Amino acid sequence: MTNEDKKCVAQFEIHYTQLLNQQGELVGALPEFAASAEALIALYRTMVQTRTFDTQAIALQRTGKLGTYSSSIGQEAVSVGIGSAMRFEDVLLPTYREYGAQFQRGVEMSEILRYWGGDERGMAYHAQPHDKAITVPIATHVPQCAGIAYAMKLRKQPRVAVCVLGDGATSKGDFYEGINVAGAWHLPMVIVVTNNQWAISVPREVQTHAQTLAQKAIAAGIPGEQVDGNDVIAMRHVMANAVEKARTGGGPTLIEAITFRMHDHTTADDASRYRKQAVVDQHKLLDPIDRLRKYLIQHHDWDDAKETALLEACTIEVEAAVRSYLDTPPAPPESMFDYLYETLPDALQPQRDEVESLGKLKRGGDHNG
Ligand SMILES: Cc1ncc(C[n+]2csc(CCOP(=O)(O)OP(=O)(O)O)c2C)c(N)n1
Ligand SMILES: [Mg+2]
Repeated sequence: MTNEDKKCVAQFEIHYTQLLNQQGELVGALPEFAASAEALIALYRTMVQTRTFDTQAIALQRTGKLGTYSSSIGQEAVSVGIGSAMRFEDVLLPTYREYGAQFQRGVEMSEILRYWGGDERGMAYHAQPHDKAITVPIATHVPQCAGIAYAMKLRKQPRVAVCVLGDGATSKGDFYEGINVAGAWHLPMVIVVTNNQWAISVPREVQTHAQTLAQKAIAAGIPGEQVDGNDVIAMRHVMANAVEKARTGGGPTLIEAITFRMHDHTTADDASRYRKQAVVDQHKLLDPIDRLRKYLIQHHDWDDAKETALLEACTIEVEAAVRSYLDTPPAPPESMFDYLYETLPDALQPQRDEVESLGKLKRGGDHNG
């Protein structure tokens, strides 16, 4: 029996959205929000702010002032698009490249620096009580996101839980379990897969034989679509539609944002050992910041003076965050016991006391010496 003789019982399509091409020209219908110069400049500003932050954080690591750091250079449109489409009371479960979304949601730059400096206090966001800390274990936050979305649904809250993960993370069981329950329970949840083409040194085409990552949603019975993740207008538009659909009872969506990791995986990596500079150079032409700048120059009188003023303002802001980070006294060693349990188990209390008294002794010694 050939396929022609068999009855087709299901067919699926994956759609792709791009609104600004790499020359910064409009190639689709401009969404309503994008008619406003102010709204577009706000997106541009956050992307530039994020890149300034990333560049400075890498420099801090290189000079021994920060632990390992993962940059989002080249992926700013994804995170900025996500953050701009969410409401403050929604919940973001980020990985380690979503700074642009986090800044828009009230997370402070100095908090992110503290986090990568190994200070747990960097995860207690002062101005953003809803969001979760950066998830480094790959895909473990997808089921957690489903749990949060389920709680929102049970409580009948008009809120949405959003988790962001990488292309490599879509190979993990946690991802499939999380999206399956999102579909089965029709949860107010948006899953964004940032397809930056690499999972450390493993290229996307080696990672999975699937033609798209968006199609993985189909197995969970939820819509999946692709978007040009270097086009912030498209990214925000697709994300806003998915978020509002989830908020109004329409269920979950999976968005695959196509972008490129321009930097090393982290500062502990050297990508030149496994990928050619020519490939990176090719992707530079797709840069999300350059693309929106071209559009702003053409349509909203953006010019060199405005660009210079913006870069200066971003530098001042990042430098203030760096000063705040460097001026923060280190956390006491016993604080390592304080963030794992709501109530410390009895068995750990003596250990905590011991570390605390050793720390006091040491501080006293340092002082006397
Ligand atoms: C459960 C788990 N396994 C392995 C790792 C090691 N690890 C860190 S990042 C990474 C690759 C992730 O690639 P991708 O999901 O594409 O995200 P990207 O780093 O490209 O943003 C791996 C395997 C980890 N952090 N957690
Ligand atoms: Mg990746």
